Amino acid sequence: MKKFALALATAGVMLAAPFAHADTLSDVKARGTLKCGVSQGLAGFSAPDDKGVWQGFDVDMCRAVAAAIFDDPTKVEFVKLSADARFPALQKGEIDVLSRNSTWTLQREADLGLLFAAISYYDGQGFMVPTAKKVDGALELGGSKVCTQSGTTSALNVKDYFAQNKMPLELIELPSVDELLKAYADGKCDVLTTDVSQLYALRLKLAKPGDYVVLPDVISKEPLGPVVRQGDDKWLNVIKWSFYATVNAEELGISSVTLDQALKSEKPDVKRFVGTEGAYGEQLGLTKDWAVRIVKNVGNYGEVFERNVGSASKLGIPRGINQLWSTGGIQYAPPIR
Ligand SMILES: N[C@@H](CCC(=O)N[C@@H](CS)C(=O)NCC(=O)O)C(=O)O
Repeated sequence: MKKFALALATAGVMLAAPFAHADTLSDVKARGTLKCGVSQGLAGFSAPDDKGVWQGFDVDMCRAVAAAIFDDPTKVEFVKLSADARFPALQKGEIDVLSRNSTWTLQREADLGLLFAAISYYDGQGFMVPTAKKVDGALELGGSKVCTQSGTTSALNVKDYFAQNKMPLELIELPSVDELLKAYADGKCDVLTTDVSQLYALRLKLAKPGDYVVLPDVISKEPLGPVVRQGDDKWLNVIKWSFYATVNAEELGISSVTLDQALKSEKPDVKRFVGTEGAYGEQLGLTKDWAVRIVKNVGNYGEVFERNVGSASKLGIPRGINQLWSTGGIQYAPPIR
């Protein structure tokens, strides 16, 4: 009996072990850097600049987390991952967080044992075609050779869309963005499909971007956001609230430019944000000024968007539904209180 109880207790400890020991925040603090999984090079989202420094919207989401933890946005090790490699890398613990234009789906949470922390970018799938093809809409694409990247929702959606509209499809799936672009530039396919934001980024990489057009049709919902492993709620909260701090900052009118004024503000919600009231940072396992660190080092959501993919960038993507809920979009952050 005693032996049986001991065996049960040991089994219990063994079962609970992976979860009990999952404390990514402590691991990251001890290591002194955040390991962030990003795409292999997608202008505006995650790509090294000419000095080899990673830049982009997804990159900044990781820099915001490093700013909150270390007050230093450079304390990030970027790990570039293909679509096929990204979830296994997270599952195996090779990265602490995945910030790689990844779509939130049920299967990726329930089957892969992961959790999406938030929706940082509301996207949808579209098509790019050579202007010379004189195509006006997606319903004219029946019988086309379509290129996309393997291991993506893009490959699944395009099959659904063509089947549903009874259009024949020849789908060519490439394992990397370079192979995808090469196949497209070499004319192995007439159509390239992925999330619309990525079409804008990929078009810039083609020899003559003006020779290609992104069609107006959007065939799916692609809510993109940062992903973590299940079983570490504390870490999930750090990622989630670091992102929501950028959105709350914009809602409160706090930017990297107005931060000094915010620090002196008597408004209760601004005081909670900057940490002159309450202990919200400490509750996350961070410091009182965690959100100030994010805005100071990275900016608010609007600044991050415009700088990397919006009007101040080469991509020039309109803010669209990624505007705040208060200005006609659907970006909405739960309150800090
Ligand atoms: N959002 C979709 C698509 C993500 C995706 O990987 N898209 C390709 C389209 S080009 C990409 O970003 N490739 C960049 C890379 O592999 O580095 C998903 O989560 O499955």
